[in-house]
Amino acid sequence: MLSTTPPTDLDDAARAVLRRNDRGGFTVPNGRVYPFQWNWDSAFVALGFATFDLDRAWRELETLFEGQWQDGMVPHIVFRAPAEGYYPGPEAWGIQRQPLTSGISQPPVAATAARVLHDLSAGDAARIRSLFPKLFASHRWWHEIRDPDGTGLVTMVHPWESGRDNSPDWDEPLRHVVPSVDVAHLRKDLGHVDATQRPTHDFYNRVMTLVEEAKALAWDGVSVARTLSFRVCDLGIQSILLRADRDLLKLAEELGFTAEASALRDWIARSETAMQRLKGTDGLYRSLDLRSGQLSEAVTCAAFLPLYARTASQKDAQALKEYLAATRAVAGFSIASTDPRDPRFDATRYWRGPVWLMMNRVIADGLSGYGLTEEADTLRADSGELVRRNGFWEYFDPRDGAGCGGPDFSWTAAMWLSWCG
Ligand code: 2M8
Repeated sequence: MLSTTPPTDLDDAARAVLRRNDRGGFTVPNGRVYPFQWNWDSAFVALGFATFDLDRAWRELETLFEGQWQDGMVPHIVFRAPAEGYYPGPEAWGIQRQPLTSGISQPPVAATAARVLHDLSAGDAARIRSLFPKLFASHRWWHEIRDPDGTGLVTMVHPWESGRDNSPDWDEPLRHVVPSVDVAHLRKDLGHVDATQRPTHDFYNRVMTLVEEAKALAWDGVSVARTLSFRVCDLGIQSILLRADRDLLKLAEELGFTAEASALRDWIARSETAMQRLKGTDGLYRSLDLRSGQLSEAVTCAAFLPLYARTASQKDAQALKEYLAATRAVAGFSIASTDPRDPRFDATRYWRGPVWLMMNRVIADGLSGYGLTEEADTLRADSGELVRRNGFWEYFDPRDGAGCGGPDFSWTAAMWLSWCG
């Protein structure tokens, strides 16, 4: 139920956004632009709910895992109820299971969120005990199905899996995907958001070609991981998974899941070693095109995520501190999703420039973990200021802080409540 009382402050307004986007146990990122349940959005949203309704926070993760596949994958979208206004909807994915889902995943933030909720649950371990096996299965899926040769680097097969959809990190690998479809006329996003703030038609044609490729393989996990024409180790997924492995390990140790704890220790050791392959000659980490063996050229906000994974060295942290100071001097608000000095930077176009608050939060966590408290505080202050000036937008123009994308956005409200408000 919506409150009829106007919110008196931003905390109330943020809670109202979450309540309004609540569809009964799951939250839509924004009712018009994204009318379904998204994977990593739900994990961030759970942190927001946890500030005022812990039971509802647990429900968010539980409903997300109702969409989990038999092989462990947690889909990037769960189409829980029919809704207009979004492409590609369930029919475009062609997956016959209930609830209807997409066929790809997203950065695995859920275990980290579950650990936070468990810590707030005052000794009541019932919810985490029932969620733990599902979380573990989802990590096994990444480490086994998406790393079939046990290299320690997991494969993403579609830019949407990264959550940083049209990042310059994917320009080069996407160039090798030959478009076999033209979906421009099917897009619904341009009816909600200005075209200058969204990906191009060319991007949509290429990414929907990947969906067609996977459909032709009947969405078989290992075949998809081995043969799709886009196969990249995303620095974001790799780092977020490593951090989530560590959080899941803590839970496994506390709850007495010994076999699972041992598997997690192996996966962590393997990832830590393999991630060294993602470091560029300038000392900054990048994503790796697994087909060509090339590191991405751009430096994006993902560069900070090895701090969040606690796998960077102190020297890496110093290099990132310098990068942060230099880019903040150019861009205004931090952290621009692409280096603002890079010609590929585009201040309003989605993941090619704008600031995203949930990224800021995980990056600030990483900075604090390396003693860079001043930098972490600056990020938190920038994030709070963006909301105070403009509201709960999906993302923000780093130059002047203008809100972009969809308004009243769930994860931005959740970040306000749980972190920067
Ligand atoms: C955006 O991605 C979706 C596809 O998954 C889209 O553009 O249609 C991204 O920002 C992604 O990270 C986010 O999870 C999703 C919903 O907020 O929107």
